[in-house]
Amino acid sequence: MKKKVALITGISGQDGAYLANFLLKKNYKVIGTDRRSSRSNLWRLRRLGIEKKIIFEEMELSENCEIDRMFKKYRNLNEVYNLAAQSFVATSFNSPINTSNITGIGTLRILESIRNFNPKIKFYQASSSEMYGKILEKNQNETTPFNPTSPYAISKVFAHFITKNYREAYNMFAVSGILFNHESPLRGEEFVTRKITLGLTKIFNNDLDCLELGNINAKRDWGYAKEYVELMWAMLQRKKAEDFVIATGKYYSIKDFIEECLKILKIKARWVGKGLGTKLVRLKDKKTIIRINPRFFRPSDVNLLHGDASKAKKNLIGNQKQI
Ligand code: GDR
Repeated sequence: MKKKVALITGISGQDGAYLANFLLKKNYKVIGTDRRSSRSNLWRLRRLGIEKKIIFEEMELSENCEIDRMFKKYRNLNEVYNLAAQSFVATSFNSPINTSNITGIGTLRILESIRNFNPKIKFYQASSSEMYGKILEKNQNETTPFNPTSPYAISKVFAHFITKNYREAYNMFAVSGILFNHESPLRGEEFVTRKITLGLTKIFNNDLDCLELGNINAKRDWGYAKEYVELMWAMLQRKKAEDFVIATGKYYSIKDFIEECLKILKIKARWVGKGLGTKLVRLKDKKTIIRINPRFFRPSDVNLLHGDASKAKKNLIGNQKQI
C-alpha cells in the first residue's frame, strides 16, 4: 500500500512530537514544519528517537508565499495537522497582534493554500478549551458557546470558525479538535504543570529555595498529550468531518496539583495566609517553598474548565487502535 503523507505544523512542540511518533508507527511519511527560530528546539523529537525520520521544512505561518511553496512542493499530501501557534496564553497579552497573525490568520493561510492546491487534503485544526473562557455552561461540549478571555483564545476562536467555514463552504474535510489541557514530560517549562514538577524537584534536591506562581485557584481538566494526539488522527479517519471535544471530565485546581506532587516527593508542608499572601511552608524547617508573585497573574484568567467528551467517547475513543 502507498505510504500516506502527513504534514505537521509545530513539529517541535509537545503535540507535534507525539503525533509524529504515532504517525511514523502507522507507517506515514511525516513532514514537519517549524518557524525558523525553533530549529534548535528539536529535543522532544530526539527524546522520542525520531528526529532523523522526519522531513523538516521551515514555514512561517505569517508568510502566505512560504505556505504556498510547501503545498506546491508536496502535492501528494493526505493530511495536514495544524499544531503551530503562539500557544502560551500569558504571552498573548503582550503580543496580541503576533498571536492573532500566527494562531488565527495563520490557520486561514493554510486553509487557503489547501483550497487552491489540493482541496482533497484532510485538515486538522488544534482548537482549545481556552475558547470557552469565562464559561457559559457548567460542562463544556461541542455546542457550548465560546466566551474567550485572552488574545490567544480569541485567535483560536477565529481559527475554529474559519475551519468550519471552509468545511461548509468548500466541502473540505476540515475539522477541529477542542482539546482541554494536556500535559506530559515533553510539556514546555513555561506551562504550569511542568513549572511545578520541575520547581518542586529542584526544591527537593536543594537546587531552589522557593517557587513563585500566579493564580493557584484556577481549575483545569488535564489529560495526557500522548493519548490525545491519537484522537487527532482518529478525527481525520472518519467518513464525516466533525469537531470533537477531548477532555477527561475531571478537574483539579493548581493547588490540588501541587499537593499531589508533594505526596510523590514526600514533602510535608502547610498552606498559610490568604490571597497574595498565600504561602506553602515546609514543616521540617519552616521554610517557604511556594509563594505568590502577581507577575504570574494574567490580566484576565480562565478560572474553571470542565470538559464533556461524551461525543468523542461514543464515536472516537477506541477506534484509533482499529482503523
Ligand atoms: P493554559 O495553561 O493557560 O490553561 O493553556 P497553563 O499551564 O499556562 O496555565 C494553567 C493555569 O495555571 C495558572 N497559573 C500559572 N500558569 C503558568 N503558566 N505559570 C504560573 O506560574 C502559574 N500560576 C498559576 C494560569 O493562570 C492558568 O489558569 C494551555 C496551553 O497549552 C494552551 O495553548 C492550550 O490551548 C490550553 O492549555 C488548552
